Amino acid sequence: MCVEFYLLLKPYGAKQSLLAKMIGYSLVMLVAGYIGEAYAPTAANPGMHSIMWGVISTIGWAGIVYEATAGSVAQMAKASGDANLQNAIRLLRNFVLIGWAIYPIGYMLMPGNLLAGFSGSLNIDLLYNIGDAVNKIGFGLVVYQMAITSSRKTSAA
Ligand SMILES: *C/C=C(C)/C=C/C=C(C)/C=C/C1=C(C)CCCC1(C)C
Repeated sequence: MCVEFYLLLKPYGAKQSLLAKMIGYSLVMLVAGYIGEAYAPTAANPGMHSIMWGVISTIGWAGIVYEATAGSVAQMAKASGDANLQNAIRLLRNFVLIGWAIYPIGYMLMPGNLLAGFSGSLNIDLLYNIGDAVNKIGFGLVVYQMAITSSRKTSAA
């Protein structure tokens, strides 16, 4: 999905370094999240690892939100002067900010984590599935819409 930010901005001069940065943030988020899940405390080892890794992972997530809100992604969209692009970036940012928040909530519901007490009343798998559906489809639609609008513009020119 970070690649999609890059693809949208590529015609406006996005550099590979931006792609690398966005992929870096997502790697931090996903790798730390993965380690955190693997280290989920057991009865024998009720450590706090999973919370620590969750925090590291959240930093990666915050990095993506930052880039799309005020960092180079946002600045590039602004500099393009293209209202469609700016809209698309803002929508994607909202997906990352609001839609993706489902995953850390699911993570915190894991045994030993911050919200574990609530997990009895919630189905984490279902939560993730709903999140996936909303995020994957929503993200795809925004990018698709943007592609259509900008190709219409190109053919009209
Ligand atoms: C389609 C799949 C998507 C959009 C997956 C997104 C996953 C995340 C935003 C995961 C985030 C996490 C944190 C921010 C902290 C705790 C660990 C994670 C990996 C659940």
